[in-house]
Amino acid sequence: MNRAGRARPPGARNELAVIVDDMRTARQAVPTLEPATSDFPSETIAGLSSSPRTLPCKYFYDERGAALFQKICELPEYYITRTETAILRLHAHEIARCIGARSELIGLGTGAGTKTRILLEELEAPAVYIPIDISNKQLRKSTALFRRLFPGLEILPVCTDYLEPFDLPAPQRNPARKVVYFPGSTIGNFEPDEAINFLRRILALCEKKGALLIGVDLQKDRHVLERAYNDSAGVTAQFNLNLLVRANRDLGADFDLNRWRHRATYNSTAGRIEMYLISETDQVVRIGDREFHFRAGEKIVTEFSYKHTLEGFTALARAAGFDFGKMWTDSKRWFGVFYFTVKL
Ligand code: AVJ
Repeated sequence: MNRAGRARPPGARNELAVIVDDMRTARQAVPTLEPATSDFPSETIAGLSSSPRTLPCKYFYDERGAALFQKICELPEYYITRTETAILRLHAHEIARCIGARSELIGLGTGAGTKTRILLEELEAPAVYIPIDISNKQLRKSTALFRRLFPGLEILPVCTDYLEPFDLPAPQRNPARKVVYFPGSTIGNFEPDEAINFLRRILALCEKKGALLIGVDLQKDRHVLERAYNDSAGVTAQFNLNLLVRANRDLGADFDLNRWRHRATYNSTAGRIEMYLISETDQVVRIGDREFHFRAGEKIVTEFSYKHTLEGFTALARAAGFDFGKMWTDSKRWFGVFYFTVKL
């Protein structure tokens, strides 16, 4: 209520509030530098020297790559984002009840924040929101948006590669519990044993009484999967080939983009989509003083995207120290939003 005794319309704020918020914004400024942990040059050389040859998928997301990924999320064949968002919309109220009041919500790789927004709108009096993202630009944009959408909420963005150890900022209010939100099925990029290790690190982040809300793509018909990663508009191909564009720009490599093609296949034994860049001809690629020889048909592995089952993923989380709480899914059981609590 303002002094006139009328409730202020949502979004309207007095000048003092704006000044205080500006001060807060200044104090909580997002670091301007990209995280220093990125080692694209050495990882590229090492990956191209190994057998099979690999390029790490975390380097997809430069500015162009992030924009291409946004486009992928809107493709008719790419069901993942749409399905996860629909599950959240349907069940946000129940999810919020599981999480409870005055939580500290820690978002890992929350990007533009579309899904987190749905969750925050349902949460009861969250104490603080800590978005963690490797893309500084993305983080600044979403933080500015969320400060407007949730004016009473403390937001403490952290720009870092969450694969590396990092410290959480200290909120002003003491939360009832810490809850990590890891959407998008990014956990699918981890080998199962790596996934357990990563889940252990999440467990350490959220401590006792903590919880994990995580989006996981589920195993399904291979045709659905292969269509999702070989879209007819060729956006995923551009996204994959962007690794070579980036190597050319950032490392002075001389990949000829016309001599590489994208391909994704489902390995049902391993339960994963495998993404490749395939050499169309015998060719030599130079990076600095190194030469890499490729045969026609030779592949570079660029991404594994694991698909899990309810039982399989619950077993991974359990091995990391979590108790299964619930999984919300869609009518086709294509995607799961899992809720785990830290084992007592
Ligand atoms: C961001 C890892 C969830 O595996 O579906 C999309 C990345 N790669 N299309 C996925 C991706 C090709 C995506 N994740």
